[in-house]
Amino acid sequence: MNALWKKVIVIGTGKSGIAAAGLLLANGAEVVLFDENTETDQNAKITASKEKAADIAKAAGRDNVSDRILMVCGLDALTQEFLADITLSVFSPGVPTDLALADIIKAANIPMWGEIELAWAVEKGKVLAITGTNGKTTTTSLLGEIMKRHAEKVFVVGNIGIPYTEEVAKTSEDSWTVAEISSFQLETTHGFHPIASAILNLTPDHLNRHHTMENYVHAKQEITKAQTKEDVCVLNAEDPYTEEFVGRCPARVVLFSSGKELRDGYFYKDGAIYFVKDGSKELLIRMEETNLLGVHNAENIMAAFAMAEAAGVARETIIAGIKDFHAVAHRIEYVKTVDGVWYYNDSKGTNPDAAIKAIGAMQRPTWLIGGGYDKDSTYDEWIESFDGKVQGLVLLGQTAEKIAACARAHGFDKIYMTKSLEEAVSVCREHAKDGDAVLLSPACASWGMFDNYEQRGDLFKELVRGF
Ligand code: UMA
Repeated sequence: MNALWKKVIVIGTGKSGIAAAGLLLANGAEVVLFDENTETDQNAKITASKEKAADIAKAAGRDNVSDRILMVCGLDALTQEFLADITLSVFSPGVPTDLALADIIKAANIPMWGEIELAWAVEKGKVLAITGTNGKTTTTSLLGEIMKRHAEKVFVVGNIGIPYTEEVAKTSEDSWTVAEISSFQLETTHGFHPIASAILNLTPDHLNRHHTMENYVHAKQEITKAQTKEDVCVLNAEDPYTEEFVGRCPARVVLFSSGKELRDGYFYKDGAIYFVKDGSKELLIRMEETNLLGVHNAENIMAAFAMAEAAGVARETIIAGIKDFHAVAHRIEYVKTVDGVWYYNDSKGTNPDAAIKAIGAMQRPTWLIGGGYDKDSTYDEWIESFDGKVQGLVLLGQTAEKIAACARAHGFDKIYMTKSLEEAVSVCREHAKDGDAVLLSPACASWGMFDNYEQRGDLFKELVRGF
């Protein structure tokens, strides 16, 4: 057991915290679960951690699991005396590392890891890791499917919704981990070392947490922190923030571009993806041979292609994997056509840039449902992207007023304010005409009204399917 894993405080008891606690218990550590929310059901969290530990140990072929676990809630519980013998803290991604809680941990001189770093300490195989503002989940899923054709043991983990700590005990020298990593998670990695990484794109997101674009960009670049020139980092040649990183990146850079022919790398032109080396180009795949739409998906395919090649996967295997792949749920997902109106669920459009891509992919007059949790985003570019296509903007959530004001300032006033997703869907049903589309693409996180974007998208689909 790692020397720091003696008595570990796990901060946050959502998915990530419970899995981290499970991995620690399965490795014989003593665990203190902590949540700021004083209404947390402590017994339920302890039971869930023990169950997770038993599952993790079983999958790793072990049966000696620690049962030394207790839980405390609320900042007042964290006195310096209480923290005196704690050897490590493990932060859940949703817990900021610069607020009062983190200050208390720092004052007690307790090392701060994230759940990703904890898993990395147990990892035995090779890791491919993807970050970026948008396209992470599609690229991670696609790369996971490609790797499954190449190797027997492949684990797809991370921000995608499966905590890395839940799977890592099953890894072996010949296994591959494909990890979607968020900026939140990268704030607390130290030795995490993927052999290939990708930063897909960087547009403003989560600025309420990172405060400035510069901090956000820096957090994303941390994915390469432990990489060397033996490793690969895949970067987007069209994105000013990733392009600027090329000269400073510690790994060997492989570029992709959807805007121009490169001399070396992968590029997209006239509906097809090419690989080019020293100016000599080769057609890899046409978009019409895939089940994915839009230039943003060509970028996701190029990134997955580059990472799979860096991992040594044969080109035919990669192409076969891409051809079989279907869009992930909640990302411009077609739901149903009712009375000639096409309904699309893009609940994963949790920031303006993602939402702009969804509008861009719509081929019909569109009724747009937007709004949600306020991440300090600005909505001007999103409103500008409506470009005559959006027939009505149906708003809900904390950001509704802010978005409405922004839309009016841009001369768009076909606005409907609603109190719930149910009401928003029924407003669309009432107004949308034969041949129109209804798109849920909120440009905001779901928090405050829903636990996560999946819950929001699932409710939308349920409402539409119930018509
Ligand atoms: N909590 C505190 N103090 C705080 C904040 C939260 O004690 O200041 C507690 C809450 O009371 C709660 C727990 O922490 O008990 C929640 O932890 P969490 O927010 O980290 O949520 P998890 O369920 O552990 O899910 C996390 C990721 N969530 C976030 O980053 C917000 C999930 O990403 C991820 O799938 C999961 O770990 C597994 O790795 C979701 C997400 O929204 C999909 N990610 C953002 C995004 O994609 O934009 C980054």
